[in-house]
Amino acid sequence: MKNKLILLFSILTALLGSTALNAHHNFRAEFDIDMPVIVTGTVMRLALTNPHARLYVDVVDESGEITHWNFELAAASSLLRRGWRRDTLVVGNTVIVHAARARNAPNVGNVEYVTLVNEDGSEGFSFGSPRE
Ligand SMILES: [Cu+2]
Repeated sequence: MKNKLILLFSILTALLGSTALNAHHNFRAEFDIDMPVIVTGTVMRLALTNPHARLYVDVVDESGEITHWNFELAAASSLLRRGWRRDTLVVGNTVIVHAARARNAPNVGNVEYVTLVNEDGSEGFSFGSPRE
C-alpha cells in the first residue's frame, strides 16, 4: 500500500512537472528544433482549436506534385491573446512557414512563425506561435 502511494505520488509529480513546462504535452518528444523547415505554400485551412490550433498548407512542386503539410500551433486561446484572428490566414493565402519538423511523421511540423506573402510577392506580416 505504501509503495503504491509512493508510485502514485511519483506519477502525479511527473505529470505536474511536465504540465508546468508544457501546456499538456512534451514538445521536444514530438518535434525536433534541430530539424527546422521552411515551407512556402498555400493555406488550405486554419483551425483555431484547443489544445492546439492547426494550419494546413499545400505545396506544389515544379512537376505539379502536391505535398500536404500539417502544422501544429499553440492553443487558439493563446494565439488569440497574441493578436491572431480567425481571418489572420485565409484559404488561398501564400505563406512562408518556419517550423520544427516532427520526429516521426513526414510533412508535419510545429510552427515558430508564419509570414504572409503579399500579392506582389513581397513578404508581409509575420505571426508567431509560442511554444508553451
Ligand atoms: Cu500539446
